[in-house]
Amino acid sequence: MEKLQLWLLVLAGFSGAVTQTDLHGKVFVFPKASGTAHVILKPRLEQPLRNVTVCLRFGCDLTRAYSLFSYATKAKDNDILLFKPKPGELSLYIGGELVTFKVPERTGTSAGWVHICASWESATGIAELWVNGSPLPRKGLKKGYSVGAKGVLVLGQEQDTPGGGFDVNQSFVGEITDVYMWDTLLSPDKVSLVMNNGVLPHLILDWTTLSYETKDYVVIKPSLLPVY
Ligand SMILES: *[C@@H]1O[C@H](CO)[C@@H](O)[C@H](O)[C@H]1NC(C)=O
Ligand SMILES: *[C@@H]1O[C@H](CO)[C@@H](O)[C@H](O)[C@H]1NC(C)=O
Ligand SMILES: [Ca+2]
Repeated sequence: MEKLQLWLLVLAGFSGAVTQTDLHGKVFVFPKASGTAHVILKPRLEQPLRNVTVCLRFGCDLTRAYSLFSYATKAKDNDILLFKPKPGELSLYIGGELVTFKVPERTGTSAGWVHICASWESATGIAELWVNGSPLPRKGLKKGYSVGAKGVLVLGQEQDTPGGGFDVNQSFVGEITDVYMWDTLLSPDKVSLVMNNGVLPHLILDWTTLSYETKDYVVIKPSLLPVY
């Protein structure tokens, strides 16, 4: 029995493949709740971060809590975390602290799909959250802090240790696409550009040259969204 389990673990370890790919027009589908399925992204991050912006587009109809973007270092498991505690709220964690924004939920033809950009500036601690291109009133946290450089970046699960400590009840079920990260803040016109798939420099993470590794049940599919 133990031998079989070990063998299954070995197989699971080989199921993911590291690749660098242009994922334009593609999505990661997380088809069902799981304590294991996730994607590890490899950011180009050598220095601690004092300015950071993360943008992504996601489709999800969960009403429980779930993780959208989890960056964990040895020092702080929630060094950068975008977390949906419940409908109508979105939390940004920096260095283990959080601010929670009240977010409008989408209705109508594109119900369930949201584009978000979250940014944080160490010098002021100011955190911004943009939902479908509109800025929410700003908040502040972790003034003077630096986000660590050697972390693990995961989609689909919330990390409590780098690369692990997942909780099935915080797993993501749905689709994620257009994931980008910069070591700068974005002006309003830049956020609009990104939402419409424009390209900006200073990328730490680029959906069009993405280094990633999928683990367990995650499927890459062409996007079904209309051209945006
Ligand atoms: C962070 O951004 C501010 C502008 O918001 C800039 O003045 C500062 O030099 C940046 N710091 C780093 C380390 O990039
Ligand atoms: C997940 O939630 C279910 C239902 O609330 C609960 O029974 C279960 O113990 C939870 N699992 C974990 C790992 O927290
Ligand atoms: Ca955590």
